[in-house]
Amino acid sequence: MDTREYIAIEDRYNAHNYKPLDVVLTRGEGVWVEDVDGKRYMDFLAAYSAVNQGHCHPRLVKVMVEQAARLALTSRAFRNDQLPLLARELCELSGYEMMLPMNSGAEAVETAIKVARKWGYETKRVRDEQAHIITCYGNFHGRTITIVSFSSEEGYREGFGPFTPGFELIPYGDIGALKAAIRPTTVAFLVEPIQGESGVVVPPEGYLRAAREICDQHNLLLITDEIQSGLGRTGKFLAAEHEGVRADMVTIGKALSGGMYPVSAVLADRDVLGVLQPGDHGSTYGGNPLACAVAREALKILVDEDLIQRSAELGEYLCDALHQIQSPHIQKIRGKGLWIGIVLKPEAGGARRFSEALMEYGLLCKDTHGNVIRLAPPLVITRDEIDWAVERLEKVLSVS
Ligand code: IF1
Repeated sequence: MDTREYIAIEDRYNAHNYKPLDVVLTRGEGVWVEDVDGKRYMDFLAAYSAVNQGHCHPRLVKVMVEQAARLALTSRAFRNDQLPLLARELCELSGYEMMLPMNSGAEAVETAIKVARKWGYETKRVRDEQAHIITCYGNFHGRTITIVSFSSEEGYREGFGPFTPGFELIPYGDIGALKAAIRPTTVAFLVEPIQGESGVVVPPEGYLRAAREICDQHNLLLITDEIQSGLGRTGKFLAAEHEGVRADMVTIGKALSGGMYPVSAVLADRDVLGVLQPGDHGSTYGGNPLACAVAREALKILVDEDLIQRSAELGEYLCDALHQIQSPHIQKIRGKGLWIGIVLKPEAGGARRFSEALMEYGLLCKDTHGNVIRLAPPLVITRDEIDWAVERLEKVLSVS
């Protein structure tokens, strides 16, 4: 079958909850993917930063196949020999005392919200059922009802009410707004160190440090959602490290498995995650041996292949190259490490048409928020491959 035939079947049998580019992929290796017609593309999205280690990394495939043939799922009714090791390795790597394993990013965020509320009632002594959590306009933390309850994107909320109470939105990057929003019942500030879906929005220098201080002054938990920004994407293990900030709770996911399997986690110290008692929270697949074995190897690859430093260095190289492009459409270029948003001028007519044009040249990117082209290649990319990508970006962006 060819591309058209696959699309026709998908249109017939799949819910239309996405409008993907019309490319039907069938194989991936490193930064390269191939479609059913045999055409090769460079993947500059990395499944929204889940494939930091590159497609089908041989070490991940090997570990996954071996573990799948040994033991895949036990449920948490019993223990397994992979979760304790992942927990220790992840805590040693991140500097947190404890972790709680989940599957999707949204589940990790939901977990962090539940833990923050319970910490508020038991430790901060906030009145029951009154916990208040501050978060930001332009956020993206997942698609569950509670999470879209505090989305500022009408399109993510429309038709899905009624919504979960207890959340308040403030402008991203505005530290005065954070101060003003705090109440006696506030238990946490949930924030992305860099907003991904909003178009790789980097907050003002010092914003996260100031937020950390305010949370300390008012006994709030600072929760950073590093599901997209974390695990090397910005040139640090966690993006909050760029400001020397240590959050009270961190959500990670996506590249935690190198794109091989849904694995997410919440990181925190004992005084926070310790509020959970047996039976409080869980999930069928959370912490399963297959997920943990893959996650352990994905973290090892980040370290062994120095992917975090690569992201910092090659991100600078890519950013410099993008700034050389003479384009009537580019308003500004922003980002950190190998995570960049090309912001287009309003008169450029939106980013989607550029994603489609880039696809014709063999480069797969994703537009977001109408006028931003988001660049996030796997961190295993080489300079030559960056040059190959920049050539095509120049071809598409330099013509009016
Ligand atoms: C979709 C966006 C990105 C995330 C952050 C939590 C989650 C995500 C910072 C939830 C997930 C994904 C979800 C995917 C597209 C993609 C996305 F465009 F939706 F917003 F990356 F920017 N926190 N982001 O970025 O993790 O439950 O998906 O594992 O829903 O279309 P998840």
